[in-house]
This record gives sequence, structure tokens and C-alpha cells, in this order.
Amino acid sequence: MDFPISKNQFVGLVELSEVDSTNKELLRRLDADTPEFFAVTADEQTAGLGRLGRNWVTESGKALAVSILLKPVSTRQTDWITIMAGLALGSALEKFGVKSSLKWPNDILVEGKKLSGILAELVNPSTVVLGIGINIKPQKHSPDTATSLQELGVAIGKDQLLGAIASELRSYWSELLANPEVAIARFQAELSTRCGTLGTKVRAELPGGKNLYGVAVAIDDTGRLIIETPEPVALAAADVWHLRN
Ligand code: BT5
Repeated sequence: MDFPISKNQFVGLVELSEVDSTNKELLRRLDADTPEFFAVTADEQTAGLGRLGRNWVTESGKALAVSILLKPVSTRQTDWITIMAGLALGSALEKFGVKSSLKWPNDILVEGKKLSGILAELVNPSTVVLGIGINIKPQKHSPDTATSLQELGVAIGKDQLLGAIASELRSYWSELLANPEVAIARFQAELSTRCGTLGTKVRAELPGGKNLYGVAVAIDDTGRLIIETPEPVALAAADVWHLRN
């Protein structure tokens, strides 16, 4: 289904100049009546969140930070939210001529550097806060591994970007709601072109700190990364580094 490229695709959009974290702010505003696709953005995050309590840099006017409420009805949908968001973002960026690559599970890379990160937080089985950060301009405190649209020579306004994300997310999410099994099979096929992790030698750091080395060969139908070490191991959560093949 096609959705108009417009930030009106959000069902209520709160636009703030400064907040600790848009994910946290959405949680504070959440009640039983908050509609799906309610969203919060901010020009600056003073305590932006990455995974595992890590920091996400969002300096004033330099990046897009948006959090969106999703209401999955089955774990099949919940399992796929992060990867689906990565595919939708890749597709939105492509509309502006940006060729990106998804690093499993939540990074959008361009030329090997991180343009965008995704943080999906499960509040309860039917409530997920999906946070997306995209660098628009270089930032003083972001790591050397970061890039931004400006550094890539791409001039996109925040509203344009937000509109494209809203429209692509609606489209991917409506697919996943309508028929999860069909959508997941399609996402798996799309991953073979959009996911730079597949076919790559990786080091995967597991949540306990253990490292695994192997070739990433597939993403299974629950979104886990399969690496051959050489015996296949399925990873539900890890930090992955792409190594030279
Ligand atoms: C992420 O975590 O990549 C998830 C980022 C999600 C941010 C959004 S912004 C809207 C919403 N509200 C929030 O509070 N958060 C979400 P992770 O994979 O753990 O990566 C975090 C790591 O990325 C950090 O430890 C840094 O090394 C690096 N990093 C921090 N800020 C960055 C930036 N602006 N650009 C690129 N890399 C960054």
C-alpha cells in the first residue's frame, strides 16, 4: 500500500526543541488511549539512548530524533520491528538518492559509517516505542564512526525526512500487520539486497561479552542472525562488527 510522503502520516506529532530522550518522553505521555503512530521528535536530546544503556548523540538542530508508538498484535510482529524499521529507513533514504546498508540488527551505514540507529523498546506485548536517530549534520560529540547526510553531500530538511520515514514505516508496518508470514518472507528477500551483514565475516559480541567469529549466512524467520562458526549459531542479540572478507 502507498502512503503519502508527509509527516501527517503520524497520528499526532509532538515536536519539542529539547528533551532528555524522545523514547522516554513518549513513554511519559503514553496512556491506554494513545494511538498507534503517535510520535515525538526533538531538535536536541540531552540523554539520547542507544541499546544497553549506551548514549546516542543528538545535538541541537543537527539530527532527527523521533519515537513512534507501535501496537503489535503478535510476537511475530514484535520480533521484526527493529529490522522492519531498518528496511523502511533504507527505502526512505533511497528516495533521496542515499544508498545505505543495514548492519544487523539496528544500524544504518553509508560507506561503512553509521548514519542512523534504531532502538525499539518493548513496553508490554502490545506496546513498542520505536526510536530512530538520523544524523543530518556533523556533530561535535558523535564518534569517528558516525556520518551525516551533509557529509554525504545530501541536503534534506528534517520535515522531508520525517515525512518519508512516516510514509515508509506505515507501508512496511501495514504489511506486517495484514499478513505477518507473507511480510516476513518478503522482508527476508529484501534483506538479501539491503543487509550488508549477510555474506560477511563478522565478530559478534554477545551480551555477556563473549566473542564469536564466523560468516553471517542468513537472518531466520524470527529475525535472528545465523553465523557459521563453522557450525551455525543463531543470535537474537549481539553487537556485530563486519570484518574484511
Ligand atoms: C543505537 O544504539 O544505535 C540506537 C540509537 C537510537 C537513537 C534514537 S533517537 C530517537 C530515540 N530516542 C532515544 O533516546 N533513542 C532513540 P547502539 O547500537 O547501542 O549504538 C550506540 C552507539 O552508537 C554509541 O555507543 C556510539 O558509539 C554510537 N553513536 C552515538 N551517537 C551517535 C550518532 N549520533 N551517530 C552515530 N553513532 C553514534
